Amino acid sequence: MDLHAHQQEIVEPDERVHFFSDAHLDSEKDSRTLEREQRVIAFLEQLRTEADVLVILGDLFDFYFEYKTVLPARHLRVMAGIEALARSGVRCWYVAGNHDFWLGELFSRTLGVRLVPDSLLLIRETDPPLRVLALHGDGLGEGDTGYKILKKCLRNRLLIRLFRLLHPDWGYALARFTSRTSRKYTANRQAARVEASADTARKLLASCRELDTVILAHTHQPEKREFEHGLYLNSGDWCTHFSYIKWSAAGFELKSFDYPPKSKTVA
Ligand SMILES: [Mn+2]
Repeated sequence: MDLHAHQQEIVEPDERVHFFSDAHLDSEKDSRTLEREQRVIAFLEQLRTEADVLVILGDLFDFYFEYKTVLPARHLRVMAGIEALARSGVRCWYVAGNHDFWLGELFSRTLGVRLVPDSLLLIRETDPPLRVLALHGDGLGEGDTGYKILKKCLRNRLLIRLFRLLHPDWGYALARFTSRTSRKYTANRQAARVEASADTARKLLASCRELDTVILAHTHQPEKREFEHGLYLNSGDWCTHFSYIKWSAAGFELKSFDYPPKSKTVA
């Protein structure tokens, strides 16, 4: 694996980096969605003083489709939270997940977030430097051919261009349908998925010895595992765990965010 092929973020030795993912906002039409949204917003507010870098590791939104001039009103408050965080000086990255890979230029420009379609390499400038590869982690490993084909289709440029011709109300109705199909497709193999992700991380660490740590998301299971050739973490989710990863000079901590704000270490 060529590490230079990834987009990079240089982290100063004493800087604090936070990772979270998989809130799947708007996946339910009840008060739980509102409550989860409130928590995300409270978390983003807390990060203004507690983070130097934020990496959203995909699937913050259950679906997102970008038009050239239209941002989705239903995500206004969370988007405003991200924008305020970025404006306060925190470097914000958004690594696309399998539910929100249609994020684009308008979102990025308006919110001040840098988008990464696949994976982000973070390099902490200590001596020796520490290298962390962060990716959402869908469609990795062997098997899952059906999903890999679906993923290719959903990321197809022509399809995206055709989709953009639809009125946003229709587009969102369709996107909602796709998101539901995609979830149905992946819902029934949780335990196998957790192990497959850990295995993917282990192989990545073994095949690329310059890497110290691999961070994945997507399984919704917060994890911290030490392998022979490095550390694997999973950022978990904001559906049930409200988990996040803090990477500082002290190392990696897997935490959960209580609402109202109060953090505790879970591993
Ligand atoms: Mn996912």
